[in-house]
Amino acid sequence: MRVIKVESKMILTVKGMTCGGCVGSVTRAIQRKAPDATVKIDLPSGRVDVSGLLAPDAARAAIEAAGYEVVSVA
Ligand SMILES: [Cu+2]
Repeated sequence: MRVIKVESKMILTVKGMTCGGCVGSVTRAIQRKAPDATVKIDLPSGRVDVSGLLAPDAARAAIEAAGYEVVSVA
């Protein structure tokens, strides 16, 4: 079976990131699921911009598995 993946863009609001280490953890968690994903994180606001071959639900699950709280996904 051929799975067609579609590039999507999403903005998540994440609670609990406090430093550059957190930014790295969240970035790696997403890129583990989608190695080519682009991840931009604004630490003060907790805004995480993702574009890549993964669904918003998968991005949320990856961030939560890394130990952070996802407040919203858009
Ligand atoms: Cu940190």
